[in-house]
Amino acid sequence: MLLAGELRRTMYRDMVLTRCFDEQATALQRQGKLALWAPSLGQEAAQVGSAHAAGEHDWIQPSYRDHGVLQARGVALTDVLALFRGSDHGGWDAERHRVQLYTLVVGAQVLHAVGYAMGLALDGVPGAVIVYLGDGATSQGEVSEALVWAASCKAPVLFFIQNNGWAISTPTATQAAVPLARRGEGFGVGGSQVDGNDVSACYSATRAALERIHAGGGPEIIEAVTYRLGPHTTSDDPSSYRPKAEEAAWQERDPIALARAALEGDGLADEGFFAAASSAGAALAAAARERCARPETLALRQCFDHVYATDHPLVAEELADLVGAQA
Ligand SMILES: Cc1ncc(C[n+]2csc(CCOP(=O)(O)OP(=O)(O)O)c2C)c(N)n1
Ligand SMILES: [Mg+2]
Repeated sequence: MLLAGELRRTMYRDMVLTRCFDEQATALQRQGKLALWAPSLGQEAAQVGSAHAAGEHDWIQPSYRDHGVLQARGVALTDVLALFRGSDHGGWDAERHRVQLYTLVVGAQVLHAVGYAMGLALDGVPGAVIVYLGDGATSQGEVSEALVWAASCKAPVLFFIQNNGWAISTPTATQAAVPLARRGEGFGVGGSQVDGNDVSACYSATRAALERIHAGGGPEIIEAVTYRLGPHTTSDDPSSYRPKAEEAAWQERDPIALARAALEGDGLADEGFFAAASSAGAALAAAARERCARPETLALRQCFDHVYATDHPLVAEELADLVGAQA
């Protein structure tokens, strides 16, 4: 599929904005302004390309390092900082952007996504759900359960696996003896592999899968083969478990450099465009610093909000214990 120049330029810009923001957020964590940060470094093409393929009726169920997905979907990236500062349960309006909040419990979001997709179908409303999960998450029991439900109910859901090579220090080879694109076969969920560092390929594969899903074809898997160029989170040091040569080889396939070369090769962007993208990235990084300049806190009792939709005696008891312990 040959993509329009405008779309390719937009996706390139979103990748640059995501990269600048992500690098700034990593630095802010090092300065003690964030409790933790999970970098998206290296995965921008998989995230931005797939999210741009989603239509206005589609819902996104992200994991926790999908900053490029948020950027492509129009969520202000500075809003995600609140979660990583511990000052908010989420950070953005999920309904407005049709982007659910981040889930840090590995794999849990996949069952939520399938349930949501079943709900869309039962309500007879248009749209599908794209759920983002990692290679490691595929080993979680919930993901197998989710595949059963999705296949049995022909739920309109796309499982978008970012195979970034690692689940903290566990390599993908430990998660699966066959490609993750085939993980759904026994469940009746077909899949395909895409070059996760090629933003146009990610867009096209996702768009095609969503068209089939919208037409009632049932769930699918896309495995985007990419690489986590940075640490798992700011609490991790990958030099203790993965070879430098592997990182260097993937650095050669930096998705932003690849997208830039493709735009230049096709005569679709000039120096002015690339300079403007960099300036926009610098402005977003400045906005991130500004956002972290003021202290923001969450009242202790708010930590217990939203555990259940209604009051629950166990939650009330735990809150009372903690407040008592702090007194
Ligand atoms: C249920 C659960 N078990 C363990 C963890 C700790 N943990 C956080 S991320 C992670 C690895 C996930 O790897 P993967 O699914 O490949 O995603 P990636 O971090 O590479 O994007 C683990 C084990 C967790 N958050 N939740
Ligand atoms: Mg991974």
